[in-house]
Amino acid sequence: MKVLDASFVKKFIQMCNDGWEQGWHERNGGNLSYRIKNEEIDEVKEQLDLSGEWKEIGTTVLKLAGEYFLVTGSGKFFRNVILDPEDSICIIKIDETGSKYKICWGLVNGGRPTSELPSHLMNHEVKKELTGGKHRVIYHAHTTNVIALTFVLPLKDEVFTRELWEMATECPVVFPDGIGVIGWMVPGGRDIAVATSEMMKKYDVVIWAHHGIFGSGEDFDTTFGLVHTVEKSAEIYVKVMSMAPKKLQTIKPDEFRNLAADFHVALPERFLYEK
Ligand code: 2HA
Ligand code: ZN
Repeated sequence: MKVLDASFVKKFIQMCNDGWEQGWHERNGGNLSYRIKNEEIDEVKEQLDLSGEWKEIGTTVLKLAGEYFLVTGSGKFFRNVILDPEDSICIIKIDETGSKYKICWGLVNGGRPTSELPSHLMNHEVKKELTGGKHRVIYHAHTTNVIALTFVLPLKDEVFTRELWEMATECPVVFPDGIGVIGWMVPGGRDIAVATSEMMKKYDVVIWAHHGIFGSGEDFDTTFGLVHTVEKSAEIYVKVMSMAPKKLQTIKPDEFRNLAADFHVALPERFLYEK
């Protein structure tokens, strides 16, 4: 099968375009990666070129040794993924030491995988282990309202989780474990990858102050939906604060507890503090 005909590739391209249409991917902003299933790799195997050279990832992800990923290219624009996928995205394979990758398909005009490859792969490694292999998608987007909130709210997991839960009733059901927040760091390297993957041990959503968001999930729809829900909630927060700096009424801790019981989710008590 042609790589572009594979359903996981079609879904990947669709998600890039959905993010572009939301306005989260100015210029080359944001990146997406997908840990490809064995049966999906088998479908496209004759299209892969395994003769390329091994290159350093910049970190070690031993638990991902031998895995294949579909990833966006460094410096590539999400806007162009749907127009010219073979120029914009690539399939990479991780070597047996977990420290090198090679490009097996795509990036036909040259280039390399996303500058955030260390963060993507370290997050994948954590989530693969913690979810028994279920999580396969890591998504980084420059979500406007989430970024805006990192200038006015304390950069604390408890504050972001609680405020965003309050903004839409579905939020505690969609991200019951909460949200992690990391203060500003230089992007693109191992340090921010280590900090983010530590947070991914507790959460499926991690915010990078003054930069954007990382989401992890089982498939393209749920991962995009997760980031979309958080960003929409942040948009409501921005609107509320713009109308009145103090809320007149909101969802109370006991109401969250009732919601948790009816919707069968566990909401950690540390987010249900009295204000
Ligand atoms: O430009 O979003 O974090 C790609 C990025 C880097
Ligand atoms: Zn970014």
